Amino acid sequence: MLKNLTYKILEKNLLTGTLQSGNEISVKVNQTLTQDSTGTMVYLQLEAMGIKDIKTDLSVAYIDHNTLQAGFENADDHEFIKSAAAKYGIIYSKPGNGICHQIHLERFGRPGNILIGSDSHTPTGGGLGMLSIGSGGLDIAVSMAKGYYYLKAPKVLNIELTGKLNPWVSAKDVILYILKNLTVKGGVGYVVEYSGHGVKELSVTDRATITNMGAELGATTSIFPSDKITKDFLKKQGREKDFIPLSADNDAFYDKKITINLEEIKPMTAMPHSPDHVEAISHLEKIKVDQIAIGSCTNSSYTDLMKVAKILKGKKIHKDVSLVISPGSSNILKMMAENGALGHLIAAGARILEASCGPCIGMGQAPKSNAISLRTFNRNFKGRCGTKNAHVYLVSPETAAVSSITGYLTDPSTFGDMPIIHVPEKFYVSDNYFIYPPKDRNKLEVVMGPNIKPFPLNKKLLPKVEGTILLKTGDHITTDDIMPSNAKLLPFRSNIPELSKYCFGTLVDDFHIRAKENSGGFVIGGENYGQGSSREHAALVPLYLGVKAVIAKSFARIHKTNLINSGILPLVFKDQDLYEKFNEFDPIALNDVIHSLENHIEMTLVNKAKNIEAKVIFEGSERDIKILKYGGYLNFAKEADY
Ligand code: MIC
Ligand code: SF4
Repeated sequence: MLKNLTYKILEKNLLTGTLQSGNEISVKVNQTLTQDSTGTMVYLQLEAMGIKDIKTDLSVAYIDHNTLQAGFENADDHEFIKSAAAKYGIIYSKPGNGICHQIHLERFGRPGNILIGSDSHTPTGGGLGMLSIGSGGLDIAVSMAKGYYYLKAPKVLNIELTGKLNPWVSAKDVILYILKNLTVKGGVGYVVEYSGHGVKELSVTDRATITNMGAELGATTSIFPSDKITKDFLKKQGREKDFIPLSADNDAFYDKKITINLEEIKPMTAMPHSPDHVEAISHLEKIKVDQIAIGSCTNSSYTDLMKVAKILKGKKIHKDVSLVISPGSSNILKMMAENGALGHLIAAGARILEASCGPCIGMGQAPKSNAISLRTFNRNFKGRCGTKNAHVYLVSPETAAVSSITGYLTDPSTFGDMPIIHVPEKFYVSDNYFIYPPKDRNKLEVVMGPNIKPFPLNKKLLPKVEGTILLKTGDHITTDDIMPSNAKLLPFRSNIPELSKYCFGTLVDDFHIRAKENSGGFVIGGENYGQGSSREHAALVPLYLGVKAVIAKSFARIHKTNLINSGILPLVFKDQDLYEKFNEFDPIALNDVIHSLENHIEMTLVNKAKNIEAKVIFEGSERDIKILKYGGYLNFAKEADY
């Protein structure tokens, strides 16, 4: 059969299973990446596995999220990760080097490789023709320890791009346009594979902007072919030897096909509070802006920031606007310092932050009350910016730069000639922020400061599971809702007991009290429960608080795996209308859990207060069922020697 690009890469790396969508398969992992906010758990788990060496070709531990260091906690985490990286043979990227996905693209990404990362935006690597999948931390620990990764063979959605982008329209507008059409659920179960003449209009970093936000579509990942443009990018990075050409066969099989004419796309924005709440800026009324933030793994490439510098050169930021810029990598910052662009930004009145995630994960720059904030980032969930009543609009770097001058959300195409950016023949490349693991690692020990607490372990699954409904949520609950992240909480990513006090903090203040008073219990969720970040804290904290099952209308992929790995049952209502019949504080029971799992049959959920029954279903593989029965992956790995 004629193969698409995704299946070509999967086939090359296939270890077990039959390559057919829906089947469980395992693949050899070439590379892994971690970042610090999920990384502490990954390295604690790796320690618990008691291995000597990692099995991947290359693994990198980045420090880019928790960089404020307002207390000792962040620095403790960094030291712990640094020591674990040295012990296991992992490259360590120091804070200040930049955002994991941008650096990985520049320095390590390889077309045709499989990369698994403990961050939901790992698909950024798809811009280079690499199959790059975001996953929970435990999956990354297993990928490093064992060299394999289990996944459900995906369906493949082909998006054919035709035509040329209009002036002032860029990759961010393309992915926002796709989100408007497909929504945050549109990619669930799919890898999104791009093809067509329009692909040739996009640089590697443009492509990476698009694959990065494929995470917001709910897709397993997104990927572009590896072509002349890829080769040129790698050459500029001094890595031409890493290039291989890769594309789908002509007339390859796809589960679904869409064509998008790039000419139809206008400058777009995702309005509060969802990345798919998209509109063309020209269709909106005048909106006055208080804050603008440029950066994040979506839009902090050299070209993105140079465009901003060109637009701002000789101009002044509007008096009511705070413009803040966080570059994607130290190399980009250095190049802009030397070519004068940084000077233009400062002269215009921009605030320059270090190369890190920064405001994207609420590490500082929380806007004022009720503010309108434009951000070139990828998520605008309520409260994620650090200010609950702020309104975040997602935009392109061009829109952000022009709006910072006008003070209003402005369609940049009304602003005269578009700046053209030439990327130099050679990109500045330095190794000074990397620490390579030493050759002799036998005697190395990991360093655990007082902020590093053990992670919780679950118990074996019981045949009958009962308790109280602690919380009922609506649709599209994000992992930012389940386990919020901000400057106050990020330092506690390796301290589950402390984090647990803020569980479901965007919805209720007392979830941890409810859980304690009822000795744990259940959560009822709506559609797409657990979308967004890969943080397994959104499963580990509920596990710590005694949550036994989440019963929802549907789940987001990474969070569902995190629940299984933590030994929490993710179940879906067979008849979704029955969601209405289960309310907070109702006592409920699942009577036939193990028998139903083993026989792949529906379970009966009984509402003891209302005397109502609902059928609920577990959708997962044999391996998932074993993991649940053992009470989570770590118990399973220990006892089942998997
Ligand atoms: C995010 O963008 O939400 C994060 C912070 O990068 C997360 C990881 C985390 O929660 O630590 C992600 O996307 O996976
Ligand atoms: Fe960092 Fe934001 Fe990218 Fe997450 S989305 S990796 S917080 S820059």
